[in-house]
Amino acid sequence: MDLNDAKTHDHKLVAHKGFYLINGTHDPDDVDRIYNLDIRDSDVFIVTYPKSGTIWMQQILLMLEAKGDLTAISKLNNYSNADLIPWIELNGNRQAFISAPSPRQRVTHLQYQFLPPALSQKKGKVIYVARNPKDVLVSYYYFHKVANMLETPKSFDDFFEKFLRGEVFGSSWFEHIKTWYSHKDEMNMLFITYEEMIQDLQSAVERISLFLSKELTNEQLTNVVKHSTFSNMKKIPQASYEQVPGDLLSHHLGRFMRKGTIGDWKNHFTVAQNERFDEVFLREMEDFPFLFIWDINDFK
Ligand code: PPS
Repeated sequence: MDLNDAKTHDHKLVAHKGFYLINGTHDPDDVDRIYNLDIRDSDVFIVTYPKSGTIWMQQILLMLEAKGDLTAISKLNNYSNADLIPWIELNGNRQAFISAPSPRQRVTHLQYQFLPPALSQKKGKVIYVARNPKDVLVSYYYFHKVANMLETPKSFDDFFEKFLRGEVFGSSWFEHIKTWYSHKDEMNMLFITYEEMIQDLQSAVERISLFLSKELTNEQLTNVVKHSTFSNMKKIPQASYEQVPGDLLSHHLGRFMRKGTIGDWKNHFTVAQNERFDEVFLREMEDFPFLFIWDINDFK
């Protein structure tokens, strides 16, 4: 990669209706037009706060569509998971969505208020993937080093504070999950966590398949699971973003498929940072009816 490319990349955050977008990557006017899109019953939106398992859910949906046959995506070797299930909010992607054939599958990091209200009238389907925010923070910190559209963090401490203030693309993790979750029952929504997927990928894939009314044999489902594990996805260039051009991801600075586990925050947070995070978490998530898994050993 030409390092000058990284320097010329515009990674300024733009506040738009209380939500941070990335200058050059998103166009606020175009993002506003997403609200007026017609939704078909067959549309599927994967909704995530960044670093919560987006590429993983893309992989599972692609594999379900292909009935577990990996060659269906490996023969498309110029296309990454993000080309096959694109971000609706990226510059230029909204227009393509309008005329795309069904089933239209898209991902978004946007907050609830930007998406078409038809979703709240049970049109289309939404899969919300949530991940414990301490691991999200650490994953996002490393991604800021690799992704040239994001500002390289000054230090972990500095990024930690920015994340808690919501001064990152995606804004506040707390707002994101709370607003989407509060509309869960109005939508056809599957709410699933990264941690559940780590704990039992087979059951998670079965739930997703059922939710999307897919009909796969047990053998096909087993193949979906096989091609969606962290170790196998790492070997698939499209599913690990290894072929994403160097002007977007500085591959020599880290891998997109980094650790893929629960509890890596323990290797990064100081005791004081952890206490501060817990304080904010308790205040923000007081009424949230959900328990997060913070450590891989919590399953045992
Ligand atoms: S992004 O940039 O928002 O689209 O990133 P996203 O895909 O949401 O999240 C990337 C993190 O998900 C991990 N990942 C996985 N973990 C376990 N199993 C599988 N199969 C898997 N696929 C992706 C990826 O490694 C990133 O997490 P970290 O903690 O950085 O490893």
